[in-house]
Amino acid sequence: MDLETEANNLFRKLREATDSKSLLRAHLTCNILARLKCLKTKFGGTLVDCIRSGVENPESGVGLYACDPDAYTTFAPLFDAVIKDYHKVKKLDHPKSDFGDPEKLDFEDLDPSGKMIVSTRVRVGRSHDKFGFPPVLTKEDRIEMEKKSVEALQKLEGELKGTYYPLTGMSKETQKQLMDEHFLFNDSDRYLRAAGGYNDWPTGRGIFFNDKKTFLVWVNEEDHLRFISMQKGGNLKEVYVRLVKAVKALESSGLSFAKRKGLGYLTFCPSNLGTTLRASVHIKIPKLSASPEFQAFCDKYNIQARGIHGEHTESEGGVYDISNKRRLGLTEIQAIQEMRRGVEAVIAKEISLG
Ligand code: ADP
Ligand code: CIR
Repeated sequence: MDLETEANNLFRKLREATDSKSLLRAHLTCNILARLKCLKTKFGGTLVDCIRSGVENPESGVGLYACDPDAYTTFAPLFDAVIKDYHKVKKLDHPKSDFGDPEKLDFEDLDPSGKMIVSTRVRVGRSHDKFGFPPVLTKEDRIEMEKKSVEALQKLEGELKGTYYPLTGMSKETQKQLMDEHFLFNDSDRYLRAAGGYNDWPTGRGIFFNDKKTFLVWVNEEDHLRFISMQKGGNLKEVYVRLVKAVKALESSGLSFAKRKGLGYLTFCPSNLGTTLRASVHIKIPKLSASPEFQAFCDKYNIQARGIHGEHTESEGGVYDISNKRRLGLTEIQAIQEMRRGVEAVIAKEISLG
């Protein structure tokens, strides 16, 4: 099927999905389709690559993925509208990266009682600037990226020093255990699958972690790289300071990451652009989560609730993953403060419902 026919067919299916609330459906107009459907990026990616997941999965919240870093330029009329809507910004003028001064942080443990927060995690995503994203990647590209990434990771020192475990050859039991402990990813996200995220699985994918499993790196999961700092309890300061240390070390290790003026760091999903930072707690909130005002409460504080095994999963025993929703249009330290204010409000509300 030629590109134009395929794009037209996907568009028709999208229009027919009248129950869909995706940002893709809200912003892909007839006019934008006509302008973009036959264009190709420098990596050979197409609009079809970017919208396939959102069309096949009408329940998508976003419904759009960038086939490669150049998609944000080639398909800007669509991407810009979706990005502004998701991150709630009027202009795409993402500020310069600023992680704040680790010596001057005005927060520490968000739950000194230790009764509500089970664990805390902060992650950022990074993309190698010379490579595309899953729809345009070859098996060889993934292998080459894995090699480059592991070379840099092996230079880490001190508490960040660790070992790389490729997924290829890892036993199912080890994978299950690491997943049950919330350390490892899998290939079960149908949105990502439809976008080509699991092509050539598991080649080129793996996980790096230190002895204590407080610093981890995902290689070629959704993004080329995800740097993760996590630990039990609610000490956001310790978790954040460790992540900042890792980001700084890896940025000066010879790797070069994709960035664009106004958009910050580039990622596969437009929801992760900018800071790419998601700071979360696993928190016991049986009362607030059961209340009809839960969603409105999250919206008020720009926080997002996810299930216990990540996005598109369910909660267990009233434990939710609460994180900052916006990642673009604010600095890293501002994103952390947004999450921190949200979590403090969640705790106060849960107690008040007691
Ligand atoms: P991300 O996009 O940040 O990688 P996902 O929603 O896909 O997030 O979740 C990835 C994994 O991280 C899942 O296994 C999830 O349970 C785990 N996770 C997220 N936040 C926390 C947290 N605060 N404590 C422990 N595990 C977490
Ligand atoms: C959706 O639109 O709901 C999915 N494509 C996921 C969007 C955000 N999450 C992500 O990138 N992991």
